[in-house]
Amino acid sequence: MAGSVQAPLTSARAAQDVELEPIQLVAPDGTPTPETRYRRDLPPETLAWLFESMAVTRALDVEFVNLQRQGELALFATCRGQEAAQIGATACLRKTDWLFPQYREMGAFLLRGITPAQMGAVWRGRWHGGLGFTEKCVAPIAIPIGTHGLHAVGAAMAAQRLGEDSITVAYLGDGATSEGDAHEAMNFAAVYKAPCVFFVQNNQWAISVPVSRQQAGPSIAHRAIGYGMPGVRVDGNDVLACYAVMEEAAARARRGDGPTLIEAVTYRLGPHTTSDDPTRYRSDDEVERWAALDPIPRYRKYLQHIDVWTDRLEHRVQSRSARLCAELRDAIINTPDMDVGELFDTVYADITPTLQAQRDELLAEMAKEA
Ligand SMILES: Cc1ncc(C[n+]2csc(CCOP(=O)(O)OP(=O)(O)O)c2C)c(N)n1
Ligand SMILES: [Mg+2]
Repeated sequence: MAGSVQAPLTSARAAQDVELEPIQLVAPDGTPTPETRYRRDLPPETLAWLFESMAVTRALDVEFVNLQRQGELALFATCRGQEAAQIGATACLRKTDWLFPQYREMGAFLLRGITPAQMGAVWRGRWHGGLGFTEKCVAPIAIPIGTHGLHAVGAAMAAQRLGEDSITVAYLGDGATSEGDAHEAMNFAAVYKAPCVFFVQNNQWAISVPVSRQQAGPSIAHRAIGYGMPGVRVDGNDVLACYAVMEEAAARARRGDGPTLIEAVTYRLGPHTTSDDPTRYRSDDEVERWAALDPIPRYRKYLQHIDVWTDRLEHRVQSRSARLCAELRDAIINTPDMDVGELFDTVYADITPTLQAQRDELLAEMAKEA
């Protein structure tokens, strides 16, 4: 009996040194920090690629918001301010590692080669939105908060049983960690040493609920102690720090040592979605404080500091951003909407009477509007 309680206590103790101070490799002024436990000496082309990916994500994000404001999209969830977290945490993974996004992870989609047209189809609400993601080892977005944590753990356990060396990543929000699903996912993952990383983007808000209402403990990362896995807090606005801690967590999962809970401390600079008015629940002062920590100018200063910054990189960012934004705009505006009737055709080999009735009702409704 003593032995059976001893084992989890030991692994929990190993995880007990969760630091409250987030890991940071690049200071807000763009200079390297004294941190020596993680490497920042990536090859110059990788360093430049990280910048390019962050800046192109930002440009696409702006284009999405514009398209929504122009009435082309009903809704969009911006990731402005969270580019370092998403790019850093995804860039160090293998293309065969499975990503389980929430809904705000455009940086991760970009890195996986999900096209602007594919991303646009999701927010345009086309019936095939999300199709094709799985070909890139990306699960469709999960609007029901926290559910995809379980999918990520299930997929990780499947990979484990099949003897594959791929890992899975669940991208959760701070609010998502309060869901029962997130608890079940983390507990299962820790108990079964599933090769899964929980990457929580703590962007300080879950719509209008501040992160202070998501836990009474010292931090989200500290919950890892209770599950018996390592917990790491990282500066989510520092792309190199996010890269480094995810690289370490991915290696741990891949060698069979189980999951890690990473809390990337960041900020949602924009509204929750284009339907939200954040001035109703947060102060301009707060937003300005975080805007000064914007991950993109910070990293640009760092690249300048280490002499990796070039005008060519700037031009490359501009031309790729322009090309992808044009692709997005074209896909949203000029591609005819799919026949919504097809939505029902692909559910079962033979349509059920209930679905047929729903299909008829929808088509009749739409015919009235046309
Ligand atoms: C199960 C469930 N409950 C409530 C909602 C409504 N909802 C949509 S987004 C959201 C907040 C999520 O916050 P967080 O996990 O921090 O992610 P963020 O939007 O900040 O990226 C809520 C409550 C939902 N989609 N699903
Ligand atoms: Mg949040």
